[in-house]
Amino acid sequence: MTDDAEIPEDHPRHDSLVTRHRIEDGVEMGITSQQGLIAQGRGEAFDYLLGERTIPSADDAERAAAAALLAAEHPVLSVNGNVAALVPGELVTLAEATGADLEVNLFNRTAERMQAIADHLREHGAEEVKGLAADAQIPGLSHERAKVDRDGIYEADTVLVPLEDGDRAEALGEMDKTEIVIDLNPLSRSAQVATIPVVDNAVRAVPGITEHARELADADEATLREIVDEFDADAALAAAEDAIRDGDLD
Ligand code: PTJ
Repeated sequence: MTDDAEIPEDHPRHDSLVTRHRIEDGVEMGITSQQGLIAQGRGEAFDYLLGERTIPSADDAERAAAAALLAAEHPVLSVNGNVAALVPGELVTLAEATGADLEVNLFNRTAERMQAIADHLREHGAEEVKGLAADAQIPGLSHERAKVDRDGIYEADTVLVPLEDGDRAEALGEMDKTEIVIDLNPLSRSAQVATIPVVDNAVRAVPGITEHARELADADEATLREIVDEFDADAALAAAEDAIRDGDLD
């Protein structure tokens, strides 16, 4: 297993290398799928073009995501093998800050990986982890990918889905849920179908949403709903695409 501390702080690609090692460790621990490595590589390319920073439109999206989670009756944070390796503690903190449930939901679902991720989240402070009951199905999807908990994602009104595959993101959207998607590719189908697309690295986006949730903790419901309603998903996607296409890499 790689120790983050082995990478010198002054290395120009420090954050990117730490992230890469976490994903590698995730595969070793049986948390992240092999495909997760490929997904990470795709993400890195977009992040590089974004300047490895949270662009202003992504920060707005993170604020809207925080408001949506706080205003929700039943928010759920969906956890896959990549974010479980990258930001397990940060997901637990976000769940606490917004009153959301955590549910493991995998594209490449195996019983072993479901259990390993649930255990990993508990080691990082989660009290309850959903997803293992799998007593409901997302309509319109093939069997394994559709499995969810009835009292979790199935009944949720707001779901945060990081690095989702497009089909499932679309199917969740069709269930009329408010869907927050974290994806570095503004052209991915998941980002395109999201109510709130957050075009940022999950490593920055998850703590970013928590920070906004803390700032908005005392806001009333009308204020929270206004923040969500004022958020313009198409404009946010266009701003991210512009930043990627025209980015100044200095
Ligand atoms: O753990 P599982 O079985 O649920 O599988 C998860 C992966 C991510 C492997 C699966 O959902 C998958 O294959 O995803 P895709 O289709 O490769 O899409 C991944 C998307 O996430 C791409 O658009 C990447 O640009 C983006 N991405 C990768 N790493 C990050 C990211 N977005 C935000 N933060 C990242 N760290």
